[in-house]
Amino acid sequence: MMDDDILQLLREHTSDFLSGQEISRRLKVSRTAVWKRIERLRALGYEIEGSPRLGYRLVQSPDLLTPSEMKPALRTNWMGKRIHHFQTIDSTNSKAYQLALNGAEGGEVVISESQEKGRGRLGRQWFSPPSLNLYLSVILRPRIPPHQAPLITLMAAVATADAIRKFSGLLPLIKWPNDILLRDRKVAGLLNEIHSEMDRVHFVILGIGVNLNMDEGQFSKEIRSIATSLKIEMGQTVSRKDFLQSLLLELERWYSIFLEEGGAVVLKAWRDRADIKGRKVKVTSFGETVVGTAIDVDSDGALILETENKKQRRVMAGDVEYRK
Ligand code: BTX
Repeated sequence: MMDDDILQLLREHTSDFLSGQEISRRLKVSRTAVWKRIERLRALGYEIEGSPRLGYRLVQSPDLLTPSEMKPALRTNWMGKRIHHFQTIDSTNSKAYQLALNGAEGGEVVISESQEKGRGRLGRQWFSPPSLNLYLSVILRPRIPPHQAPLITLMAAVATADAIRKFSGLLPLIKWPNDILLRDRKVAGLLNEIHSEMDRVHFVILGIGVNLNMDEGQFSKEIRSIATSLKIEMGQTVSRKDFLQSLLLELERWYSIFLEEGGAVVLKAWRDRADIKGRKVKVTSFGETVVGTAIDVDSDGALILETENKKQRRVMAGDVEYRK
């Protein structure tokens, strides 16, 4: 807490110095304690000018996604008001799931600067190096029956695509089931997990990974040709803090659209951003490959295909490859 308090004081006085004595008086701690905290903040990347005569002045803050950095930037009403932030963790989704089991509220979020076991779908991995990207899990507690939960997944993809579009001015495409592409390369992926019983959802975890400041050479060799980042696409380093605040705002907006206006609006928005109708696709699902033309996505999030022998197929999970 004390880090936050010192930062708050320094932020209020960026144009002048604040003496160590004044900080120690206001926070009711010794001057040595203040000095130690200032050193800690510097180690975290805060640029704090120090003068033996004048005291301290905050020159620049690092692009950290800590509660202390995020709180002044957030423009949401309720989402992200409580942030659980980690330097590293196995997976933000696993942590959020645990927190939700222990009673965490809807809107609480888990963020980590890196993940040791970032998870993709179907047991795959999500490449999660430190301090470059966004690894976010949001806890939601919608009062809906389990069969509507896939709509929340579609909603999250729409919100992520919109956040990317508004932030970058570029036009992302949603690829079934839940990838967000720029120039045909994956810039973001979503892994949503649900905890429910027969007739009600207890909670949903929206797991969202967005590649923000990764350069091409920083991707592992396996994914270099299929992945991209906002930095690569925009040609400039992006503020992770600003992006996170845009994303939380879009998630809050789309979630309330879903609750107030219903799934049909979400489904339409998803279709508009996926542009999947009529595309020739090859789908791999549980080891089986189906080739055909995409017709639609239904409210269960399933992909509807027309196969080459004119039969309709419904695919619940798998991977899509677009064909010419
Ligand atoms: P997915 O199974 O569709 O994508 C995983 C595949 O994507 C990998 O097999 C690899 O080919 C490729 N890939 C891996 N890492 C990256 C990356 N950083 N950028 C682009 N492509 C990559 C998509 O699963 C769902 C990912 C969700 C990740 C978030 S991060 C926060 C939350 N916590 C957690 O453990 N997972 C989610």
